[in-house]
Amino acid sequence: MKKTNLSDYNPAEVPSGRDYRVGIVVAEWNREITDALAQGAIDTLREHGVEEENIQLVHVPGSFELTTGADLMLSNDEELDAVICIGCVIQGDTRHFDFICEAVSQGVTNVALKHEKPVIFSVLTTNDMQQAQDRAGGKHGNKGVEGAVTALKMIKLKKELES
Ligand code: DLZ
Repeated sequence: MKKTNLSDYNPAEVPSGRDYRVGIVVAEWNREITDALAQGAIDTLREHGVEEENIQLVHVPGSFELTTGADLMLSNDEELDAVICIGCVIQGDTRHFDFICEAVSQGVTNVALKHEKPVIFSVLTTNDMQQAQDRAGGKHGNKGVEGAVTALKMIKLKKELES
């Protein structure tokens, strides 16, 4: 099946998050977009049973800081089951875009492996603001929703493998 909408998923296939604790770290750059992504993630976690008090939200200045934020959250709360990293990096005239995208994608992997917990990459990397809006509640859905669904599935996988 060709996926055209990031939020296209079958709710029946998403595990209940009733006993899960999830961190969300949100970049302040392109805040209009990252706030919409964060809201999509929170709404989706709540829809699938995660209690409000079990969702921990923090902000970092930019996407480059997302992995440090995730690392700090996991180091300071052993009961967190996963962290969703939310950011939006928009291509500019310089190579800054490449360095940030490279650092955050590699960093997310490193933090996940260090803590042996799911750390989810909900970072838009777009050519322009329109592409970001299309993926933050626009015609291509909301990447925050996708991040929440991924977090729930990965937490369940970890718990199954450990039991
Ligand atoms: C500096 C910068 C630039 C140019 N663009 C973005 C962006 O599109 N999205 C984003 O999340 N952050 C950007 N930043 C900020 C960096 O992520 C970081 O916060 C600074 O380089 C300080 O480390």
